[in-house]
Amino acid sequence: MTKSEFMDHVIAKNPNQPEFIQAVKEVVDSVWEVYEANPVFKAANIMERIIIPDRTIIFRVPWVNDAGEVVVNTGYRVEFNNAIGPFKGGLRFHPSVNLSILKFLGFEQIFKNALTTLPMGGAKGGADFEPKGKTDNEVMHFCQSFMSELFRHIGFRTDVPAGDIGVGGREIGYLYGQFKRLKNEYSGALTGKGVQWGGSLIRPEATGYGTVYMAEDMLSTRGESFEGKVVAVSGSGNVAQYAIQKVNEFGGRVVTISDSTGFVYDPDGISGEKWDYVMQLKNERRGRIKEYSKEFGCKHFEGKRPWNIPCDIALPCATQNEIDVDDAKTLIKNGCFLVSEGANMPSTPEAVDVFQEARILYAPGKAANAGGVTTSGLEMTQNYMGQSWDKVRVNEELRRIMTRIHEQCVEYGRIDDKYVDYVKGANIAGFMKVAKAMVDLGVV
Ligand code: NDP
Ligand code: 2IT
Repeated sequence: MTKSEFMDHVIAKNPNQPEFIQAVKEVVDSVWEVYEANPVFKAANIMERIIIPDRTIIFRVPWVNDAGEVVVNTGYRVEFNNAIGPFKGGLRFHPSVNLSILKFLGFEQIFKNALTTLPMGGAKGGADFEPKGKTDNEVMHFCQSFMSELFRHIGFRTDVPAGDIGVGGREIGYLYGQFKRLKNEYSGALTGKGVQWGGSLIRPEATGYGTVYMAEDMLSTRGESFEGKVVAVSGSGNVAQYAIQKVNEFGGRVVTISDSTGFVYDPDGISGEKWDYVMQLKNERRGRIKEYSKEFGCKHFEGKRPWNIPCDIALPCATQNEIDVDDAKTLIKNGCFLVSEGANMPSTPEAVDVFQEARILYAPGKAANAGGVTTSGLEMTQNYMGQSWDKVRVNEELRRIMTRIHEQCVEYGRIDDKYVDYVKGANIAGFMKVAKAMVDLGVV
């Protein structure tokens, strides 16, 4: 099969799954050459096997809202690949959730987790549930119903879910409470747990920090640092919040923050009490980012994304395909020379082409946002050992592993002495590890 015949096969087998096909195509484009060059991989038909999940579970999630009405959602868990460790990956609660989105996320997770150097396979799950506007009581009832089915499929040596969009500390608490009740077992079958009940310090911060650490490592290849750089961030959730905190610590100035209703432009920088305000607004009051503009007297752009604001560095931390080809061109035109993706697949393939043609420093999500799952892996290790590590230790491990990820991208993605293709590097490094394991494990 040629590469294009293979992609035709993927498209035919996965109708109505554009996000999944997008994610597969990116990996296939990067790894096809090394796949062809490895007869052992071809003999084991790794390519056709790796694009089919080990198992996909789809289930009904009925629950009762505060008005006493019966509501029903669809729940999913895509257990994609466990060649190098237990299935591992987050849960997303968002109305847009469908099989295509969860398969793209689960597929990317395989290679991301391989890059972390920790023993974790790839998975993703979630539901088309909208937590926004729901009471804590409703969220709890939903989470309990969701776990009433999911508990039979997960376990600390089997499949270990965590958070993603719409699933943070509150949701993990309700999910874990129901899990331990049904299993009568206190095992680390979820990560992102509270520190009082088996969680790891630095896990909430880890994805945002990791995205900035990756950017720091990329900057250092050009003798640069964050000091004095203007940074555009999208999103205002978990990843965005801690990316902003770390940029501030490193001396950069973050001038944008957003949510699904639009973005705020604050040329003075989102730091100090303004950052504290964002934390309180988003995590306690669960309000909209527009309120920031009223509080601090700056402009809110309704329904817009932040990419037309001039910046040196862009950190997309909201969702998939949030940077299109025009956004990418605008970023480049305005002088942006580094993009580190906190979100999963935030740039469309055409936008990625623009970044690569301009030869800027561009790190794809599966490398740049791997700090979250890395620290989940460290949480699992602490749970296995019955230990709780201090902040300094966890942060040092995270920092070290992000540098390992950067090194792997450079090792496999160097094009010439001036340019590294981080997409190719991340995909090949992740793929090689998983493909070799699959060969060793036989036809299973
Ligand atoms: P949160 O739910 O905490 O925050 C999500 C943010 O993105 C919110 O500001 C939200 O706005 C915005 N957003 C979500 N969907 C859309 C949309 N369709 N259009 C515009 N804005 C949107 O999620 P996280 O911060 O955890 O996740 C952000 C990204 O990072 C996701 O791509 C996720 O997959 C990725 N990621 C997360 C990790 C983690 O550990 N949490 C690890 C690795 C990657 P609004 O509130 O209006 O919906
Ligand atoms: O996309 C991701 O890597 C996550 N949402 C975190 C997964 C995890 O298991 O910590």
